Amino acid sequence: MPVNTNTSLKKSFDLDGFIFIPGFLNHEEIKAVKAKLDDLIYNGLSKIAPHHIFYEDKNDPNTLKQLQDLQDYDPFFAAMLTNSKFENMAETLLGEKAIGKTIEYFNKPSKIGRPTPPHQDNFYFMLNPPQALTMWLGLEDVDEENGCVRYIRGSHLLGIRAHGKTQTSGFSQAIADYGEKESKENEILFHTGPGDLLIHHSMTIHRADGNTSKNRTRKALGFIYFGESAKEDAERKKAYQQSLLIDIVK
Ligand SMILES: O=C(O)CCC(=O)C(=O)O
Repeated sequence: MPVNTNTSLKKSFDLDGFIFIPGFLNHEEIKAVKAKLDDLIYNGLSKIAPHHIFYEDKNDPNTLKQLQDLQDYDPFFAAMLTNSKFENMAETLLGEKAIGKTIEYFNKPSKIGRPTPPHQDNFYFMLNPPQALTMWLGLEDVDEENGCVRYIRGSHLLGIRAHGKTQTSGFSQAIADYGEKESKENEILFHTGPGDLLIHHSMTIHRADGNTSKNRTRKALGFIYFGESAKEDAERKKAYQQSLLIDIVK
């Protein structure tokens, strides 16, 4: 991508807290990603650690909703995360060296794929400064019916909001006081197609609908990059992990 395009992408990212890049991967590239994913899901699931696999219903393998750390299970995904056009884009937007932390697979199975609750990724990352971003790569058409991603513009500049417990596996915490009004008045939603890329700052408030469609899936990949200046707040992380353990024991 030419330098001036990158400059204007960074400007929008800094201002809004998110950007949309249609057609970041082409048809052939998406076909290759989907083939690798199918191979992993149908032939390689046994090599994935159980704590990296999430189902909507643990007793039904057809309800697979999330796989974490794909880069550890296939060199194809490791090459997407590191020394890649995704990493280059992360460095452009963060304005510094970026470290690829993970690639995740997200699906929302039809009818039962639940909403992703409103949250800020840095509530989980606990970075100071919060120099990090998440990329969301569409693998198929996504809209309101099967659960499109929604952002609150400029929310990355307003600090971290209070989060509370949710029942959504993979997203245990959500913004506690996020209301209907905020959703209706302030959300920017994106209809995306295969190969389209959304990128948000770690402080940007975002959420996604559930999949209410009769027979559509809703497949995407998520990439997380930390800037090299981002440092984990170890004390906060420890306190948070202890609070999760207390919840499990309760
Ligand atoms: O795909 C989704 O619904 C969740 C994406 C998300 O919240 C994230 O990647 O931070």
